[in-house]
Amino acid sequence: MSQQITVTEHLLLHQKQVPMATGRFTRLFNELILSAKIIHREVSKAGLVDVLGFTGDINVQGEEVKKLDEFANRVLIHRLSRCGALCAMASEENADIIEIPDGLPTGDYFVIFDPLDGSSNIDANVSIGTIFSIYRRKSPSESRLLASDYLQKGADQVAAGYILYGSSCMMVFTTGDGVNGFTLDPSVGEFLLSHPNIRIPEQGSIYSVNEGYYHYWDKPTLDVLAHFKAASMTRKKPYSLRYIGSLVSDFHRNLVYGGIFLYPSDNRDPNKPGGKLRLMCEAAPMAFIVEQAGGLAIDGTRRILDIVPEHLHQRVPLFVGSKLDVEKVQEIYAATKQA
Ligand code: FDP
Repeated sequence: MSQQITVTEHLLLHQKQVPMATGRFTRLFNELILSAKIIHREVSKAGLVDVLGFTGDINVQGEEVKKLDEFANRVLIHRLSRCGALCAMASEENADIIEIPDGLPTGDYFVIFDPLDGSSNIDANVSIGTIFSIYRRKSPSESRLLASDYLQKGADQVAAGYILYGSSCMMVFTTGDGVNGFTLDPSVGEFLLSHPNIRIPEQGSIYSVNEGYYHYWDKPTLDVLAHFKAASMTRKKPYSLRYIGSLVSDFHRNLVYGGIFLYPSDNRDPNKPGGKLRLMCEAAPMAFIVEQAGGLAIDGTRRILDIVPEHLHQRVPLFVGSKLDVEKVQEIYAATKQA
């Protein structure tokens, strides 16, 4: 029965096929799982205890920090520091690399995470998520960590995934061998395989975008939107618009039903020409997952997984989802460039 397989069992089965596997990767995942359970417990208490609202701080992105954001960040940093598999880590909430404290064992993996994505929705009880992305350092273990060890293109990810704190708590991830979803069974306290080998439909019927920014978009982007809103000869009715404004939730729904999530660049803020979403802790992990599920992710013209980050918190436009829908976006941008 596939439902009885835990994440650890699943990883161990796969590690058997990787001769160099040392078990450290599994330890890293075990700490991610434990962090997810702790964060889930706290998220589900929101409203009952004083975890809602702001801390009063502003994070590296210039956004107000929510209490649950800060809690999730602390849990992940504390747990992952102790897994013995990491050379360093980074968080959407911290400006710089987070080093492993002296005295704790280290390893060759680097993890970057967004502790609680979609957190502007927390107070309204909307589903939110944790996103993670794992790389292996390139320089030798004993040497000083270089920027090139963590500023790697998404295609070099060893694993990526998210935890969705929704109507149930789910962990969806890939290690480069397809995508699997595990649902937390509260009665046994384990994530059990519930969605083996997830495949995104080749074409969807949903588009997800914040259309409130309509007047800030350029002509090619308006053309892209016009495409999804139009009925055509091949598709008799327009796509449906579904936008939660919580990336993990919007992405997950489109992964299951088919569709496209769009966060184009806009001219709202000259300091943010690349849109809002972060390449390393949002776009690249979602791109790895979607490609492993048969979909695509681009920034309009380039494949997200081919972009080498220049810094940890780089932003990038994102079009991610069903293959034919993303290809259509690429085609429209390419046509406008040529014109
Ligand atoms: P949030 O600010 O609530 O954390 O990148 C963060 C994110 O949410 C994504 O989860 C979400 O897709 C996007 O921002 C929503 O942005 P808009 O409010 O600009 O639509």
